[in-house]
Amino acid sequence: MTLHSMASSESAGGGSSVVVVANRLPVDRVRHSDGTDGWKRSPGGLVSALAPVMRKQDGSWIGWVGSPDEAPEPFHSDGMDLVAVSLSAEEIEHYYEGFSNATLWPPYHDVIVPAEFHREWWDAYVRVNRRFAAAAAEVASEGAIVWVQDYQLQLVPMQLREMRPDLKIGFFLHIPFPPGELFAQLPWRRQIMQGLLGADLVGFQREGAAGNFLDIATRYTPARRVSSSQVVIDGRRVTAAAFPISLDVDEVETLASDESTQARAAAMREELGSPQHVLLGVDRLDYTKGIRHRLKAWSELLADGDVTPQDAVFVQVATPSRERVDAYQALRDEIELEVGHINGEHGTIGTSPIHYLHSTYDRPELVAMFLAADVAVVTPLRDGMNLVAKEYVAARIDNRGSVVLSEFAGAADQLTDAVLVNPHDIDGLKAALLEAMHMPEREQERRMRSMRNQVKNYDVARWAGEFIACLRDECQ
Ligand code: ADQ
Repeated sequence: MTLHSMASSESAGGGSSVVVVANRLPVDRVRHSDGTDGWKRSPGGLVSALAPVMRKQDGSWIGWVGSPDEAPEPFHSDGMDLVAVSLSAEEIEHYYEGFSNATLWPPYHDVIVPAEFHREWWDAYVRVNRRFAAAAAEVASEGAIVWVQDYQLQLVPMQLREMRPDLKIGFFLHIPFPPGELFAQLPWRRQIMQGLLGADLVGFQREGAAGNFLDIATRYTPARRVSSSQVVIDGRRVTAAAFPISLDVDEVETLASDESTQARAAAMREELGSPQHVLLGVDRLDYTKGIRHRLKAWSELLADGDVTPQDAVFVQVATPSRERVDAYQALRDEIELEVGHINGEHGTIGTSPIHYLHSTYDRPELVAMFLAADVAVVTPLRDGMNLVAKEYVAARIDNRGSVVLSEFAGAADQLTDAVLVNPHDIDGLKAALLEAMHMPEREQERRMRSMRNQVKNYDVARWAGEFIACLRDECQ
């Protein structure tokens, strides 16, 4: 979707009663075919989740535009005021690629790769968080609700509270919150907890994460536990609870009902050689997503003769991600080597058992892929939620298809009718893939109906509505 150009924009200003603070603005700069510049809604979990809510609330969104030293004047776009925060090239390296993605991301995801600790990265994290807090303090009206998003901005709640004690401050963590044993490794564990405790409400994807947070708060700060979901610090109550994120179901269903999407899905199957089974993985190219384990299972199924490239094709979409962080470069090399190995070993002229696509797609193309696939393979080693699993379910308006889902994804708490797996157990993963491929149609339908009911009943509007109600002390 192309958003209105910012050229002749109205200015933000005036004070917003709802403010979202996130690392990224929900738009990317694009060059149109006629040579003019504009903005386009960005792909990604957070953006997919929040954009519809913000449009309805007419709020302000504070974030970085995605390239160094760029901060256009505030502009109005698609029903929101967008306020850009500028980051220098060095801050991107230290605050974003460094502290956020190489220091925090690993311990919050089970230390699948080791964390890196550098004091200059921390200094940049503190400085940049304060810049976001100052921007929010400026646009928020008296008593406004400010909703801070995710691990890049964990210090903002306390920094903002010090600047604007009148605000209601919420924080939502999109990724897992680790157990105390892992969190304890962080040299700045006390400061991070103090930062988060500046919020009135801290939301997590899963109950266990909220429990970890409350335990750790009492370990490293003067916070005192007063109930199963609350601590008191400096005379203030801080509530921690689970708010499992969801998606804009209507958007996905509308695309899935469109004849052109369905025709595209049929064409995709033909282009794949009309195999009996199409399996699909769609992930950011991230070591948390379990792509290597999945490839190993697929390779063994081919070697064992349980699947043949004539009757089954695996399509793995791996969205380019964090390409300047070392661990991500190494992962890409590894995956591409393995895909080449599997196709070299098991392919024939005219058949490839794996189609690997290192690219970003627009929403209609992605939904067409979901409709073309018999099995969605969603097997992260650790994932806050995983919206792809829910998007696949939302797209299956025909009540067909099955989902192989890791129990380590937050989505496993809601999609209990998926074929649940431990992705570290390669034999279990192989068995789950076969079970999903050979699931009788009636069983597919029963499970898909139940998963679709879950996703339709709890969509992103409800997720945001419940969080905001709770922040206003109107928890259900
Ligand atoms: P992510 O780790 O990015 O998000 P996910 O929840 O799967 O993971 O969201 C990815 C989003 O990007 C989905 O909406 C998907 O459709 C889209 N996408 C993926 N590949 C794409 C491609 N090639 N082209 C276009 N779009 C693509 C973080 C956490 C998750 C949590 C979300 C939301 O890590 O656990 O679910 O935030 O809270």
